Amino acid sequence: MDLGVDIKSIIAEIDNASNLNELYQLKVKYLGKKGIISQLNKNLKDIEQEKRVEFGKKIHELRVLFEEKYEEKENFLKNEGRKQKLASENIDITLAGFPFKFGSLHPLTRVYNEIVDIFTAMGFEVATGPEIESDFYNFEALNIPKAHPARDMQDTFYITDEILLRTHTSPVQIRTMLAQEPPVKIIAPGKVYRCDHDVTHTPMFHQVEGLLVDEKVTFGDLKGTLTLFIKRLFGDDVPVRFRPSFFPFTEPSAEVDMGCVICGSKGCRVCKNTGWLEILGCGMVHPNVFKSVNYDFTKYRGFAFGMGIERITMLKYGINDLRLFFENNVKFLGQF
Ligand code: 2NL
Repeated sequence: MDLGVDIKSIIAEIDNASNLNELYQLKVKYLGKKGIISQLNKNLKDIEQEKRVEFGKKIHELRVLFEEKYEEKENFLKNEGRKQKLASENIDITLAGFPFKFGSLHPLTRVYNEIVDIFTAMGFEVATGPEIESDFYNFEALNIPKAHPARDMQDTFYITDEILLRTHTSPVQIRTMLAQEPPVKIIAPGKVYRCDHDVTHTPMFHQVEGLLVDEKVTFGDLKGTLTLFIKRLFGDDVPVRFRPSFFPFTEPSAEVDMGCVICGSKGCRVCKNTGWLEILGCGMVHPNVFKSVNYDFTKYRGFAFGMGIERITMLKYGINDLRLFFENNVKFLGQF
């Protein structure tokens, strides 16, 4: 009894399938809805009774044989594919990984932190306040009268006649003194604003001011404190000198120089061949300032100082262009 199909040629077809797609086409050809084996099953009903059982058995045997050969070939092709894939994906697990990019602190932030650390180690506390200020806190209380050149529209960003962007952090100290009695021992770091923009000035820059008020505070305390500060920041060997100067809010006033760290005091372009660099201004708090915060100026003395963080950072790191601080070029920022 013959099914009318050549088993050997079916097996050969499966053997010859060179990929999974070709193999799948054979499944469609033999086992699909209109496939050859399915067709044989449909023809069963036309076969005479006695032969039908035997015929059905043979179809079943053919089907089992096909499925067996099919699965065998399918496993082989899948395995072959895997082997090829592994051979082509040649991963060298000993290669170095991609490096992580680390962030870094802005040089101004580093110096800001360093200055704050030095003064807090001496017992100063950090005070902060608003950047939008009133004329009173920024000027009036600091003995800067209405006609003073510092109030000029050219230097100050006015919002209204009375409201402005602070031009220094002194208003923080005024607010602190109005809020508490001496002793006061604070530094006020932060952003300040001046209507000035060229190669050496930016409309926003950073300042640290300091204030110490108590009974019996002397100019000697001021000299000792600031000399120690400069030596902590630039090294014990740096020479320091105090020169008489003028500020409306201090009397007497001084400017502080240190030996030029760029040329080692030999004289260069940065120190204009003087061997000295000015790094801060200071003085004894003016009695008029004490009057405006209702401190008894016969009982209390104070010293105050102020410095620009940009300038100190340029000197500390040998940065020759102020604009680098504000461009945020990561190649520049990553160097610190
Ligand atoms: C400078 C000079 C200075 C002050 C700031 C101050 C604050 C109060 C009272 C008295 Cl509340 N003085 N501040 C004093 C002397 C100098 O800054 O060259 N800054 C960049």
